[in-house]
Amino acid sequence: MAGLVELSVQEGGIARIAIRNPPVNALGHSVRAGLIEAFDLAAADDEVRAIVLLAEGRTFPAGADIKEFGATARAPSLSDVCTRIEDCEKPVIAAIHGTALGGGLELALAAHYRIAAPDALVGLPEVTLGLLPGAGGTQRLPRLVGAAAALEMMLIGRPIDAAEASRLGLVERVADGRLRPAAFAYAQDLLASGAGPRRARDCTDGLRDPQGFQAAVAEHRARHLHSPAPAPMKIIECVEVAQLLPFDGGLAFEASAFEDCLQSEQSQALRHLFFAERRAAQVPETATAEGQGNERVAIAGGGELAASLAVACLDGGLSVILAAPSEAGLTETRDHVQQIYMQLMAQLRLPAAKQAERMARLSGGIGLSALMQADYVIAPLPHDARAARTALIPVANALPAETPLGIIAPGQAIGPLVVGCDTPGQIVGLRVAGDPHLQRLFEVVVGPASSAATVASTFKLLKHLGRVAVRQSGGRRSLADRVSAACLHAADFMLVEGATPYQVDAALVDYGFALGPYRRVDREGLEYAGTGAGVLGEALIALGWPGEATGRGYYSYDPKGGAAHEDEDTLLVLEELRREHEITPRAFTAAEIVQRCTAAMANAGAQMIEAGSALRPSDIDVAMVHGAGFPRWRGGPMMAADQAGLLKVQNTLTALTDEDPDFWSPSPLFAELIKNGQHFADLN
Ligand code: 3H9
Repeated sequence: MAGLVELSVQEGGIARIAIRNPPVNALGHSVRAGLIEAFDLAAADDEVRAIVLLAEGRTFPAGADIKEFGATARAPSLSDVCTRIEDCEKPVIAAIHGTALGGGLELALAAHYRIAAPDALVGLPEVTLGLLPGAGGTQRLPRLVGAAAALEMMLIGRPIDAAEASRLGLVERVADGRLRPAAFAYAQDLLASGAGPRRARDCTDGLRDPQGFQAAVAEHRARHLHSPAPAPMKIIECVEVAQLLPFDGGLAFEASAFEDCLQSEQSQALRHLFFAERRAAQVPETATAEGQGNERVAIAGGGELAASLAVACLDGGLSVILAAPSEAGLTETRDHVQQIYMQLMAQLRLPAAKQAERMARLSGGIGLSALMQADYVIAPLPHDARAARTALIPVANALPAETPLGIIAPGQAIGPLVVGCDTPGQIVGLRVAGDPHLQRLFEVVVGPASSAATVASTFKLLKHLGRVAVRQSGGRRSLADRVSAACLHAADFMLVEGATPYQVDAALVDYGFALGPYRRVDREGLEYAGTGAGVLGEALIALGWPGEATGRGYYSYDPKGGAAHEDEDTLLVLEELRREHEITPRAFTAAEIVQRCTAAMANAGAQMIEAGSALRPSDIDVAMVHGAGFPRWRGGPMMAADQAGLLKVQNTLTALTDEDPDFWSPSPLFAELIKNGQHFADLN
């Protein structure tokens, strides 16, 4: 059993089968083979009367081993294992703790009885990987809990707690105290009452209301009709089949649907991101430095940004010290924190009891002395470079040299900013788009002097706060902003030639972006990214166009309804400028727009990797998905380029080089990868 699955027989003839595959007990090939062997042995042992299936370490299995997907499948499959468990002639009790997810929960569903620790979570998050539960979950769960609850769990993918699982009939018992003794006591109770195996395949509880079952299927089908990934529709079909076909037929249907999902580009992209998000935290500095733990964070300065940072840290369970320059500033920032919590409560995103507990961890002080108690200090700085340095130097120089300092300095490179600080090693930059308490992505800007310990502590802090952290070095802007700027720049060229901002936006929204690039510029008042895209681009910039600063945008907003309309003035200006520069406009198809914009984004990403600003292609993908609305199911611009084919992307770029060689020339990385038959993924 290769040590990953252990079998022992306890007092009273109860076998204990324990999975031990840290960190999350993923159900890789050796675990699956070990489980078959253990169940065969336990079944053949006359002494064994019942079996408790549990896992060592922090969790019941969190699913199939995602790393194995993509490689040739090796028998026994997880579905085979589940069938082996369900077929067992002796009662099998699954003892669930931690997070029983995906294949982990399917394993538990194949057991005959389930008992859960009170703080356990169970769920089927396969859909978030573009997959469906492929080890019998789509057939067993509806039989146990009905179509409505089963579809909700599988289509949303969010885990539910033990109390909810018990209410649904998904677990029979919630342990009242320690799980293991409770699980063995449950086994004894079952034996004493003469209870035998109770198989989900034979259960009809969830099928009792055939019309309700069909109604739930129809409702979800209508809701997911336009889903870009195949998984949601396939999940719905599998659940429908659970009502229509005998169990084994349903299993075969599920297996084929799972295979289709596994092969889909969407699932490949989503699985790529699962690992990319975790890989992003592996940076050279964490390999050499431990980084200190953080319990108390101080926010230097005041205002709305400071308040939002404070909420992000309070929500992560930390104590927060607001170190404001004055009593009035402190009161104002504290009021902002209150307001954010009131808003979150009004939106039902935070129960009132939790708000009081969080506010109790907030304290404040005036001046620099308030910073001294903290293990990590965050300082939002003014936008103006000179003002930023004036604000930074006293804070940095007042802190003990070992206290890490994360500065938020939009639009500024960290190198010049820290000149004049006594220990620049203690400083890193943080870039976050929007309100930090709402954003998942933080880019960590490593300066030329930033120490490994500071960087490691920063990654530790962000992990603690549940954030996705991506490393970048140098540069005045975030990776996400730089790649987005390339998209906009590519689009500017098309405006010159005849496209409209609305066509560009529509094409990219159709591709999957949350917001088109021009709408985003308008909405977020982003600094205009174009750096002179041809004559028209320059003319547009000369017009001070667009952006909040000038009060002009690509869209005019109806002040009452807030709806965006195409701005006729924008179109007139475009026409006039094209006439002036004797450009004959031509039409662009949506596919062409997407092809050029995505090629430009991949090229910008490749250039940043070459320059060493980004560590790896997958970091660019993570930054773009979390920081710029790139469609998650497309995996990010580098993954999308891999899927489109690097040669094809390189050809798109090369064909446009005459337009502006500086912008369109493909990064040499393309030629190098193509020559070696590699993809961006090979650099991850
Ligand atoms: C499935 O089950 C399909 C079946 O229905 C059908 C099969 C036929 N596999 O997230 P963390 C690694 S699909 C491989 O940082 P946390 C992870 O990469 C699966 N590796 O910890 C990381 O590695 P590293 C359905 C996995 O405490 C380390 O474990 N299940 C897997 O923040 C720690 O992970 C899911 O989608 C895996 N399944 O969160 C659940 N899971 O240290 C996926 C984790 O090298 N997992 N790793 O970077 C999770 O949601 C979270 O990991 C979990 C813990 C909540 C469990």
